[in-house]
Amino acid sequence: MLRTALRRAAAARPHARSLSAEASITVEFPGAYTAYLSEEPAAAAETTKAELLEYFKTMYTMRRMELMCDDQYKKREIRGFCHLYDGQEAVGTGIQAALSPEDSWITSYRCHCIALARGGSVEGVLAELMGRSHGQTGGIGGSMHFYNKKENFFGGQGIVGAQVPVGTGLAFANKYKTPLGEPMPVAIGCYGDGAANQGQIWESMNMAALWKLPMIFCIENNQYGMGTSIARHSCNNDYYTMGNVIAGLKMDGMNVLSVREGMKHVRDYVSQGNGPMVVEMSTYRYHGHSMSDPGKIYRDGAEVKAMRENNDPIKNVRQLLLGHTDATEDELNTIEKNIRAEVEAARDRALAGSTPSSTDDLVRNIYLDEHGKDVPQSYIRLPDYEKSIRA
Ligand SMILES: Cc1ncc(C[n+]2csc(CCOP(=O)(O)OP(=O)(O)O)c2C)c(N)n1
Ligand SMILES: [Mg+2]
Repeated sequence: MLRTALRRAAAARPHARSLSAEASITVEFPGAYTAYLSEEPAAAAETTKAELLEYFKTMYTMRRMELMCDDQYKKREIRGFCHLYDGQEAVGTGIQAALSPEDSWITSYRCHCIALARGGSVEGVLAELMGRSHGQTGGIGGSMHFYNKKENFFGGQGIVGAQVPVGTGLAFANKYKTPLGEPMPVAIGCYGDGAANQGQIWESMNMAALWKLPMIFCIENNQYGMGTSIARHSCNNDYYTMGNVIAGLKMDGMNVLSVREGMKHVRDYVSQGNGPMVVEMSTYRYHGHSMSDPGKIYRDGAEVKAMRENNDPIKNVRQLLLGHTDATEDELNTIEKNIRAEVEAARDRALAGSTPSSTDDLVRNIYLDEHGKDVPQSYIRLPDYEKSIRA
């Protein structure tokens, strides 16, 4: 449930609605954090109307983009695996607001909105999902494989949990490249509650703690691993305590400000050489696990409805804007309308693009030589053997 309380920084000022877009507002969210082997951060954030509007726009864009994916999937313009992020927008948005550009970020297959947060565009995401050449990964990666090295975004992994040891490697590289004693860029590996008990996670945690790597193990606890609830798949539902000797912090993942402040706190801790930290984002996904899961058999429709009504991350920011700045319903509705039009225009541009056509597109970007140069493959086995590609 939303436990966000607000108080203006200058409480004596009676006219919140006349505050300028840059005026400071203090937002309190008691109960948003629970710590393990560490101190809880202050459950409050300084913000402004301008900043809240930015989060509102980002999260609403994510929401509309994912709903557009659902629509285009049903129209068969998008094929294959497709895992949507609606419901979890505050997590990706709050993390991005806390990280530095040089920090490394790696995540699971549920990655469209992280790709967007880390420098992508709606058109780049939709075109990629539609297999178009101007998609973010050239139309040859598809849903689970977004990647943006320039923005230090390392994907997008189809194998559950695989991002965690790779992320730990990124943390190792960040430590290795930083002069001793200086603050390090951090690495964050996001994974689900369903991945959290894998052996490779424990192995990664051991190395990260042993070598004091600047690694954030970030569990997006959306309450289900596919169709299995956390109560049925994990002996420990306090995911933030899973690091054994590693400090942990659980945070309200439906409130973008508590995510941002919590992650700033975690980032500082790991960046300064105190070792890794385990974060549990308490969140929820509205869609089923993937497009092939209606998401109705293993959970009650009333549960999803209650979450949408009482603790939706976008509604939460809307409430902050309406209650504590001079934003009006009309202003926010116009923003939403414009974003819907932008997402529709992005869909049209994505659909208008061409698909990778030459064999050349398919045989590249698989192996590099020792100098980092692409080595085109001479043979690619396709499911239909007769159609396999031979250069
Ligand atoms: C190694 C491996 N095992 C199984 C799968 C099939 N699979 C895909 S997602 C998933 C459940 C993951 O749930 P969770 O970690 O909670 O992430 P969420 O989908 O909820 O974001 C499974 C079993 C896989 N992709 N890789
Ligand atoms: Mg899950």
